Amino acid sequence: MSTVGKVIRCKAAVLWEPHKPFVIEDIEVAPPKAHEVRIKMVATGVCRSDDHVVSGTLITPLPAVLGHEGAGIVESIGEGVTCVKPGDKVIPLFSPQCGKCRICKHPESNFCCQNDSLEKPQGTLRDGTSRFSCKGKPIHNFISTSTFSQYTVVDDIAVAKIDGASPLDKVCLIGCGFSTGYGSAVKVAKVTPGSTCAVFGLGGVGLSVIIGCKVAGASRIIAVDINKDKFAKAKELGATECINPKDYSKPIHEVLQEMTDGGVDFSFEVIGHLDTMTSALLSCHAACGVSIIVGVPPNAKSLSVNPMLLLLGRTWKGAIFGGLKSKDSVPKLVTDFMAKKFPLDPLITHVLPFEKINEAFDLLRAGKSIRTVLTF
Ligand code: PAD
Ligand code: ZN
Ligand code: ZN
Repeated sequence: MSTVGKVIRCKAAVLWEPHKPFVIEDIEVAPPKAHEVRIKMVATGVCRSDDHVVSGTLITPLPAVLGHEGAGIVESIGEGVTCVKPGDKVIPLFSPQCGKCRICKHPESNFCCQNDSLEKPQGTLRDGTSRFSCKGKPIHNFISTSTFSQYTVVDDIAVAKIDGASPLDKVCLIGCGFSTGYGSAVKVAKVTPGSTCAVFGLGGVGLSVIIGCKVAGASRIIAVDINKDKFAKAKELGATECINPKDYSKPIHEVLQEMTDGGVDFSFEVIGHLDTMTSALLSCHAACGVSIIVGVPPNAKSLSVNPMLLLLGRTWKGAIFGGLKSKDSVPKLVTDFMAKKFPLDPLITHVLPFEKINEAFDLLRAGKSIRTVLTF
């Protein structure tokens, strides 16, 4: 029986308040309005940014359906939608691309003005409401995506059609972790052949930075993590050396400076801590180094930095979604994955049924997983 135009009753993981587990609830998902798309989710990864909401590091209106690294199939479309049709395989875009705003028209930037992330999240679709409700109460969206639900509704500027032959339980990682890491290396840092790189944090995003550094031709990729269990996978993906700050009595930036004739060419902070952001900055060469912030910092926290650190020639940058324009890049990355230009399988350490979402978060918090893919 067709569900088009009807309210769909389904399961979703609702976060009612911070510091609490997700609750699998029966929710109602209203049909898509004009320029909206309703998607049947097939798979979703679990990213640290979702956990940042649970821990209070990242603030978004609650209760909400979180999740932003998913892939699914279009169930129905609202009036005026031309970019996708029912049956298409798609990836929701937490960093949308409206194509019309100042940033979308900018040749280099990617953080579309229509985003609902980070600065002042409303937790809604563009019309200011959500299509989710539970027990008669509206439930918020999360950064244009909300993939922890059997069905979600997104704005048409926040969805990309992908290759119909692609495996959704793998390419869901292109919705966030892989693209963010890979783009941070190839697009934001523009890693050069023969260069030396240091990557702080070897989760799904940091390992994807390593994949990007390798594809860009870096000759040394130094992986940094306090969990040595992450080192084998980092080496498998291209790290040439792995170091644990806990093994040294001096600060890790001094160790890296000594290892690399004064500092690396490119450093990446892929953790989300203020102290490691400073360490990564100091680890790149004072006159020619480029340091990239990828990790999401704790809400409303600031760093105090001596401008001298930049005056000699360092560059310090950051980016959302690897600096990639999402609607343009996601289908291309899926095509590149299908052409075996980079792997995703090594990043997926666990696959669990969606109902086991709290187990997936426990694995992430315990440092035991890279990416868990939840399947519906
Ligand atoms: P993750 O938790 O899987 O990986 C973080 C890694 O950092 C783990 O391996 C930790 O052991 C390691 N770590 C923790 N503390 C330290 C330390 N002091 N020194 C060295 N290593 C340490 O997270 P992830 O890979 O899913 O995400 C990483 C960050 O990137 C996180 O802050 C997330 O919110 C952010 C992110 N940003 C974007 C973006 O668009 N900029 C997108 C996706 C994720
Ligand atoms: Zn993410
Ligand atoms: Zn835009």
